Amino acid sequence: MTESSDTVTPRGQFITFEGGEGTGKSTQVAHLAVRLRAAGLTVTLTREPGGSAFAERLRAIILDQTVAPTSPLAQALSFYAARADHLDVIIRPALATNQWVLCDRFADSTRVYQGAAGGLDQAALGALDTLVVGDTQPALTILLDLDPKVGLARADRRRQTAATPGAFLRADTFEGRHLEFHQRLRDGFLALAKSEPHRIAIFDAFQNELVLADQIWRHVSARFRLAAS
Ligand code: T5A
Repeated sequence: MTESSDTVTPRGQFITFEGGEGTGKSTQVAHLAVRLRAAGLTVTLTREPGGSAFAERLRAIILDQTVAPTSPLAQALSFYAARADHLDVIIRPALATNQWVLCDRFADSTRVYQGAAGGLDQAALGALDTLVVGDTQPALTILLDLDPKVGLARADRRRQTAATPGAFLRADTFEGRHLEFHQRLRDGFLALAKSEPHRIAIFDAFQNELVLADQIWRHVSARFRLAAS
């Protein structure tokens, strides 16, 4: 006997959020999680670098300018080491139990930060990706596109409001790079989206936060045939 379509619980999906600094990824991941939970789905919200205990330790090292690896190859190997554990401990078990996994950055960030903008050979990155990620590729990637000047200003403002009086929070390893690097990131993400239009959907991140959240929800609910609320 087959169930009628309105009684089927949609299979868990792997959705990633990508973009440059301060484009609003963390903000929009949280909005989508609320919408999916309201639709009765179980959501695992996670991030990269990080997500698992081991990967969070590596995150602290990678994002600390005083100890972070400087070459794009050493950076990519560090991100993939963290990613391998994150996939094993968090992402694959969640998908195996039909949860929706929302991840704030994933492998496209390595392709663009260390590859397109950092100069690391894409074939080497492809080999790493096959080894570590394999079949666990995102079903959908939400790319938040924004002028880097606006994104960096937002990231700066957030850092200032997060700082306790008298404290000074430094830009991390990548935020502190020159504007031209951030423009290469934007171009790299857009080129990647052009090469994989079925997986990567581009959204204008300059829009009002809630308008953007609505747009993303409409896209996700149509794509995975969820009842839009
Ligand atoms: N990296 C990561 C690599 O180089 N290779 C890799 O493989 C991976 C995985 C991670 C760093 O590591 C690099 C990329 C990064 O440099 P991170 O701390 O996780 O560092 O930093 P980001 O992922 O860049 O996240 P940010 O915290 O900088 O920005 P978000 O998450 O894009 O933005 P968000 O949501 O925190 O918003 C920033 C500010 O803007 C406001 C928010 O309230 C907040 O104050 N805001 C808006 N303002 C106006 N309009 C809107 N629509 C807004 N949306 C949010």
